[in-house]
Amino acid sequence: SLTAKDKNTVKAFWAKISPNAAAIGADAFSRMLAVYPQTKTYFAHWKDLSPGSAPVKKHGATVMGGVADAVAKIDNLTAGLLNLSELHAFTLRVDPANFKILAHNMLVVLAITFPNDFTPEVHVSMDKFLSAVALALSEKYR
Ligand code: ZNH
Repeated sequence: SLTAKDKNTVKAFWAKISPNAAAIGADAFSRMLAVYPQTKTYFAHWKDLSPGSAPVKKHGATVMGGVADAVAKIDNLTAGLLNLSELHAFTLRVDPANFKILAHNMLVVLAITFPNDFTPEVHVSMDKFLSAVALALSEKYR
């Protein structure tokens, strides 16, 4: 689980990158759809699923809003993300395996976008944090 040090590392890194959150979300979502095309099935109702398209950008920003919320609720992710978990489990019916896939793509984009700030220490804490977010989003599936 997340240590106090992990939480501080995540908060400090997030403070640095959050001005770019929408662009990071758009890049991570674009990459996920391209590299793991099975994830496209959930967005079949969008007109354009190509990298950087308008709906991909918009949804990338939305998802990063959810991640920002998770940073704010880092001390109790399960309770903090319960509504979002419910939405994904019952309404959207997203296979929770996809939360890990998106987390992986976010890490790749963070590493590319912030090569100097994304140290191994930040990598470990962000990986643990995004795994905890994925687990919290999976809560209502059990
Ligand atoms: Zn999700 C939606 C978040 C992942 C799919 N999302 C959504 C939203 C949010 C989110 C915030 C909005 C809601 C409302 O509107 O209310 N997600 C999120 C997060 C994450 C996610 C935070 C992680 C981290 N998702 C995801 C994945 C997938 C998804 C992975 C698949 C693949 N989502 C989704 C969908 C939707 C959402 C489908 C709906 C969209 C539309 O609307 O179109």
